[in-house]
Amino acid sequence: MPGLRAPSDYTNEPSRHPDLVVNSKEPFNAEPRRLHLVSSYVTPVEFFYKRNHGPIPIVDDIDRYSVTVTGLIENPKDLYMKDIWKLPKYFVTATLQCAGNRRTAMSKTRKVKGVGWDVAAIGNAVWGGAKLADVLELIGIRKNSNVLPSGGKHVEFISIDKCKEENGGPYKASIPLSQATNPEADVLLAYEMNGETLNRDHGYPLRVIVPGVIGARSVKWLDCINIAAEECQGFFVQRDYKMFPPSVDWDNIKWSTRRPQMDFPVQCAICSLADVHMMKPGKIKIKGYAASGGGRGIERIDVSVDGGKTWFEASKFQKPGVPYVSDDASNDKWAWVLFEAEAEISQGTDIVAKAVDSAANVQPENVAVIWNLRGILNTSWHRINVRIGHSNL
Ligand SMILES: Nc1nc2c(c(=O)[nH]1)N[C@H]1C(S)=C(S)[C@@H](COP(=O)(O)O)O[C@H]1N2
Ligand SMILES: [Mo]
Repeated sequence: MPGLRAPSDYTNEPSRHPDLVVNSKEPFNAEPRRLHLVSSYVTPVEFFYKRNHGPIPIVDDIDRYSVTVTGLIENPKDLYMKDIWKLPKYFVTATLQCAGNRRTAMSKTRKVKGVGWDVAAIGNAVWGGAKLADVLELIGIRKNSNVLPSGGKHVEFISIDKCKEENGGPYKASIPLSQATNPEADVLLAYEMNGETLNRDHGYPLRVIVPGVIGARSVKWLDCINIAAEECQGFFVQRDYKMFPPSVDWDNIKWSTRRPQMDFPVQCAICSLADVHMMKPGKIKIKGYAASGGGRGIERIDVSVDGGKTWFEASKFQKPGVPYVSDDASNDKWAWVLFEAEAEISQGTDIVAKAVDSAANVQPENVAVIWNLRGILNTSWHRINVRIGHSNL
């Protein structure tokens, strides 16, 4: 690929903020500290989690960089950045969440395979770029198409990074054509993050953003868009990022029996407290985030300071100071909601939070009932053990 190149080792990695918690160095996987995560509605780029499967690609010459659109279309085309920049520019505030968020907690019930994450493999950014629906129109695909006369039904995104799981091949994923060509789905080819040029860690020069869907489908360092009859056959779609029941383990897994995970389920986590929180008796501030998939809003965040026996509702907001009402037209529909509550604590207890989305989906109480061998989608109630003693903050 002219202009963009994928190193095969880790000698050319970008610099990163020293305060990130590094879960794996090569490939680089890191998340911010809990408190940093909820100190702003829009996550600063340097504190946005970084999830990679190989070394970070390098742009040598942005003028020569192009995305090849090919597959089941009449006229394959190379699109250069100048072609993408010419299209109407949209800003979409969207939360990206890795399906492996909160995996470390799931692995405590029973061993799982994958990079460990605390609760911060999630972030909310303002992505700037062209709508994929507009890009596809450039090559003759109409808006809101479900299937093309050629049989094209899926849009595959192929990167250039060298991933171990693909035997050195690139990361790839696909979404249905109907979602890709629906302007309301807000799927972007993004070249900006929070008003700045996208940086290398997050996909420079161009990445896909699929709002409301697990992060794994938002392919970074886009090289090729392939219109296909079938969904992507790559490792990360067919043999990873699928949700299996607790009865399936490595000796009896049949990958083809499950569909690739797309929408993420309703989630919330407390970020102002460590899992074991030491304090003196008195007031405690409970702050965190809640998010759901598919553009569903957050109806409620229930908080308990007696281990889940009784509950009260936390206050929630997107824009600071503006109360949030689920599914209101003025909301950022693809973005998380931050929440806050206060309580008086006099003795050791468990503080628990659970969110309810606009479809009344609720987080499951226990992690054991959603345990799966890859440790994805841990959305169980987030539980903090509070002990009375000297503060550890
Ligand atoms: N090319 C490429 N795209 C990728 C990945 C990757 O390793 N390579 N990781 C995916 C996963 S699993 C997630 S959760 C998000 C993370 O995006 P971020 O690093 O910008 O937070 O990117 C996705 N896109
Ligand atoms: Mo991910």
